[in-house]
Amino acid sequence: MPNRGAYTWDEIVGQPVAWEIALEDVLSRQAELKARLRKGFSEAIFTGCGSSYYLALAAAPFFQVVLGVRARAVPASEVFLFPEVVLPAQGPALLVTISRSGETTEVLRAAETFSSRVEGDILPITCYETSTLAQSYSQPLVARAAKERSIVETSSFTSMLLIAQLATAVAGERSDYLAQLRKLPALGKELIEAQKDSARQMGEDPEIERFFFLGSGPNYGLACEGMLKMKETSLSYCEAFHFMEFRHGPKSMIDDRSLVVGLLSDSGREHELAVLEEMRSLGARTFELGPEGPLAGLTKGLSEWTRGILSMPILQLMAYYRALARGLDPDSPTHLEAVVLL
Ligand code: F1P
Repeated sequence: MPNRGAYTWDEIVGQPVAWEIALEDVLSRQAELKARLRKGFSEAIFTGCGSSYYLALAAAPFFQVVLGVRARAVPASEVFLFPEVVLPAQGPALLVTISRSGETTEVLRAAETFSSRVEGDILPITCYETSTLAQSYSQPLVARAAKERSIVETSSFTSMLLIAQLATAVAGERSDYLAQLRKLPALGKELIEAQKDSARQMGEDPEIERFFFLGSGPNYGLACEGMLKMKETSLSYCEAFHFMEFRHGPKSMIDDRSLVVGLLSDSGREHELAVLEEMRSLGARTFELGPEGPLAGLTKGLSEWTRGILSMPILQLMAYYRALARGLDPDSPTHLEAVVLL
């Protein structure tokens, strides 16, 4: 039996390689993606479960900003339980179904519900080309190098998100964003090397008992995923909020054993820094991820819309090290299975 967390470690540190392969795959399908994603959709709905739902929360705003099509993220269960709330009365609409395994019952049901009620297209994003999801709908986007043996999503999350962003940038003919996204694999390798010790320090710090992950706009879905990683892997108290929402009640939980992780945008930077400053005055420690913090040199020249996944390896490593420090095994998270089947 490999040592504790061996699978999770390999997948975290290996994700820039998976990003590289994802890049090549999407770039080889540019004509198809332009034709497929620019069909005059009235709206786009991104859906998934757990980490894949948080991925949807990160991918949908980018799709809307780049393609000008109204896009939102909804948990897969909401699609089939409340179709009259979630699905448009008329199409054509696009449903982007995100699922590492491609077998999660809720995602398959969401796609079936959409198919039966709305004219449009279903675009699967998964890690398994042989999965039910990939086999049931046409031309899936597959993060083929991000298949994971561990239960919690790490490389699969960032690779599928990168694929969603690349496909969007290709369809939108945004060569600026494409050029920035193409830099991420090399930057990711550099970043993991440079930051793994500080991630370990924070993860292992026994003085920290509560984690708060704050993000807005492009970063809210990422903040939610940082929270889920810490929760699933280390069984720690953690919550995620939109940055400015934190003052409206949740900040009452701040104490001197709290760490507030802020994923900084450009558009909201001034307000976001003010929130972090206020939390420090209440006794919390803060950790900034964005143009200034530890990612400073690496995110130079990257838009707030393209640098997001660079924050994830640090947050994943923080959770990984905290789990080990707590005597847990990141490869065997409590109560979890790799796929939720109903
Ligand atoms: C992925 C997922 C994870 C969750 C847990 C169970 O499902 O729900 O998001 O953290 O690991 O599996 P999917 O992406 O395969 O649909």
